[in-house]
Amino acid sequence: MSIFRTRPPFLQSSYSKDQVSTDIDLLECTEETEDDFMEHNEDILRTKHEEIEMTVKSDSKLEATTVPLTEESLRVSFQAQESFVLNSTVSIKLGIIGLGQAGGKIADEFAVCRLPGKEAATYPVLAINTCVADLQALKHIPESQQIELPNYRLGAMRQPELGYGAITQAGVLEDILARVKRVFEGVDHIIVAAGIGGGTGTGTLQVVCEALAERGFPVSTMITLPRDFDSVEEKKNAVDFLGTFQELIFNGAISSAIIVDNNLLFDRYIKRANSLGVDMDWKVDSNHEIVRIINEMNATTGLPSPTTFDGAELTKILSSGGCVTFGKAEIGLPDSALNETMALEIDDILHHGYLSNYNNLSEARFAGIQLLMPENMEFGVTMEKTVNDELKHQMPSLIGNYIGHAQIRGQKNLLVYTIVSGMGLPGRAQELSKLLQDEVDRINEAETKRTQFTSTEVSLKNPFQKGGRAKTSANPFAKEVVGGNKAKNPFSQ
Ligand SMILES: Nc1nc2c(ncn2[C@@H]2O[C@H](COP(=O)(O)OP(=O)(O)OP(=O)(O)O)[C@@H](O)[C@H]2O)c(=O)[nH]1
Ligand SMILES: [Mg+2]
Repeated sequence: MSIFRTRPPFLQSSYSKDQVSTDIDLLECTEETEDDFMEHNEDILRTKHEEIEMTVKSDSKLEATTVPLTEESLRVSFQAQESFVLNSTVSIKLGIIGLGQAGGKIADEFAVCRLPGKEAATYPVLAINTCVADLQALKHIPESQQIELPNYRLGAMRQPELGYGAITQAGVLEDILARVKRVFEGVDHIIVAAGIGGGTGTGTLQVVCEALAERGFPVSTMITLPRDFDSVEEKKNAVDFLGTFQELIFNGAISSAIIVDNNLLFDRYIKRANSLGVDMDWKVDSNHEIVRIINEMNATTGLPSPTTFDGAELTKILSSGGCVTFGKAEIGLPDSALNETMALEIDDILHHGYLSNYNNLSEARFAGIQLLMPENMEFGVTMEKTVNDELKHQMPSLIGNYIGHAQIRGQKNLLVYTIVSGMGLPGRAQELSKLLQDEVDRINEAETKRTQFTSTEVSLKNPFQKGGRAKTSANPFAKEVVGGNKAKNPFSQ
């Protein structure tokens, strides 16, 4: 039996010509060797984990075990909110659906957001999971907004086909859609979030997105991609899924895709944790980062300004197909070479996105950029030209670009936000595919070694046969027996 069980047809990998698929050829193994595989795999992962921990300790001097986790450390490790958010509304009313554990936790983080002076949550959310314990662990999503997929109480065991089985049970989708209608009343756009790598999120994402799209909801997906040292299982699930996903984002079933590279967020967390001397669950921090950039982008486009990049334009970008990337930079003021600095920073944040890196910006179709500046600063023609030139230079085939600015009382530095849509998958997708291929090769090699024992044919001569006695006895205590005094077999006739 193969380690990775057969998956439903929609999860079969089918890369386009631009995407080099990993030709993974896992050796067939028996139930018995499956355990061996896991053991071996765990060894690889353990070693990798240790390597990383050592790197973390030696390179960035993060002392993981010495820092107590306190309320204080939790607070300082999160970057403080930009102050403009505290006085701003949001432009798009987003509804969030979290699938599986990762999706649920991201939705939980969205559920924390409040508009200034408002009691109600800014973003209505729903969490859907096979695992009851994961739902119960959510802190900000009331039970009425949690949906348990019946009959899979303990989760989908990282098997997307189980997640798929759970969501396609009779009546389940109808129940979800009824709940969506109730909770997401007045919502402009839905984001469906999941961690790709597990069973529930990976197996349910396509079904949920297509059901919503069929009923006319504009839907964007948000998926997290595994880190380097996440398991082979997670990488395999992710890489298989990405092949299908690529079709999904270009056939119009979903409006766009926000890809979260967990590896990137993890690296950033390590650097920040080191500089602040704190240690906490990097996932908590990463979820905060994800919500932060989307909420800030939504708030910048909600600011009153004569030349703002507004909510309608943000909606258009989010609905224009392909992958979406966000960027953010802060430029200290005053800056005597402001236009040059701005050009460099824009170039940097376009390529090094907040959630994923894209080196295929030439495929971009729409871009928006918002500058938040001090009240007394002017958005002059040269500044506008610098921004425009930079966008055109990096993305020559843009269909539309929206450039806006807002002057904010109390703002000290210049904040630059970018959002770009229309690209294919980020470089991390290909990187994951290669990483997986290498790891699978290693596993297959180990598997070959494990089963390559062949017994050497050894033929011992009978020392009791006449003239046939071996000259060199291995047993030093063996007595010299002269002649063939063979005991008579009492059973022979
Ligand atoms: N950014 C981020 N990623 C997460 C978080 N939790 C899990 N992940 C990643 O998401 C992927 C899927 O994990 P889960 O969400 O736990 O899987 P699931 O969808 O619940 O599936 P099953 O547990 O198999 O039922 C994994 O590769 C994790 O590394 C989180 O809180 N934040
Ligand atoms: Mg789970």
